[in-house]
Amino acid sequence: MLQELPGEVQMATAHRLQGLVIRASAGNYTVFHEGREVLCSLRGNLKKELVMTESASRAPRVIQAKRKRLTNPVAVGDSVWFHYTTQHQGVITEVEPRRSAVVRFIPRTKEVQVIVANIDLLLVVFSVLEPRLDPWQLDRFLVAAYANGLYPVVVANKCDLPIEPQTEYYLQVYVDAGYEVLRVSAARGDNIDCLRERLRGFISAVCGPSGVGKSSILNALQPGLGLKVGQVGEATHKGRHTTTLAQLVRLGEESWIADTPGMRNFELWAVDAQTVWEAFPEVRPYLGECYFPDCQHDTEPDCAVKEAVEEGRIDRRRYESALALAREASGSG
Ligand SMILES: Nc1nc2c(ncn2[C@@H]2O[C@H](COP(=O)(O)OP(=O)(O)OP(=O)(O)O)[C@@H](O)[C@H]2O)c(=O)[nH]1
Ligand SMILES: [Mg+2]
Ligand SMILES: [Zn+2]
Repeated sequence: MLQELPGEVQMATAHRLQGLVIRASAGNYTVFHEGREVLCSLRGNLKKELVMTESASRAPRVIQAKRKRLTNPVAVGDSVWFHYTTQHQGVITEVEPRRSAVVRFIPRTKEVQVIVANIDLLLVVFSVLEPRLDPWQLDRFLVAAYANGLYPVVVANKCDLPIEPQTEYYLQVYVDAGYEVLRVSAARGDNIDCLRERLRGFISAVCGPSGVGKSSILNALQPGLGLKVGQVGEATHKGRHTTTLAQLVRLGEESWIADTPGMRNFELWAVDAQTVWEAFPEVRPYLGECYFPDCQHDTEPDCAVKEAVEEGRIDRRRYESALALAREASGSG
């Protein structure tokens, strides 16, 4: 049958090629391969195969994902094998195991959606004002990043706006806890070069609530990109979910960054209480130092974590945040 195809196509179909999924929408996938974008569909039985491929993955958190139903068998950031079916179109036949994933759990359907896979750095973007930085929400994003095997960089955007003392204090707490915190302004360009340098050579993604300026940051990093940017409601101070689909954007020759839709929160599915405590870098040194080996750092006596809070070595609000998230994770929150 191959012999009946035109020469060029015939050659291409014989080749299994590897590419990067940069856009995904309604069963159509844009695969980047050697500087070209190829519009691909999925081979019919790929959904079934993916589960098998994933069980071979060594990333523990991703393995948990396969137990829940995945809504999307192929996601932005996936490394896939495909072949050409015409000069500009192809079909994806295999997906490589994922190293990491930003996932969203949809409580209504109990499905897990992979928003972007295989990223090295997760930029957790918040704005200092409009909407005002909510440290409880930021903690939740940071725990989810840790639980999903992602390295987070906190990006405080809109630093051209006045920073309130309270917000200044919160940001310093994250620095003291050991996080990388970068203050930027997409509007004025503050620290955008610094951010571009930080991303060099990596595949990264932005995440954070709607309206904090994720798309604006990508536009600032790559002038001419022209991603759609939304308004923040005057009364609500919230974004309007302008970005609706994740996509990877090329930054120069060496980096890729994914824009993602704003998320109100990150559901802590498949995260246990112990993982929550471990996710707090400033708490980690005290874990295992409590009197009770199974200490929940709550009402127990001789708790090393609570002692560190009393002595000012752990910020009290961060401790309360960890406690609330740990309770939620263990199902008693
Ligand atoms: N003052 C100021 N405004 C900014 C800055 N960055 C973005 N904005 C504004 O914030 C609003 C939201 O920006 P977007 O880039 O659409 O935000 P987003 O995080 O991508 O939002 P979603 O796509 O809805 O998740 C727009 O009105 C931007 O002009 C900044 O550095 N300073
Ligand atoms: Mg956006
Ligand atoms: Zn304890």
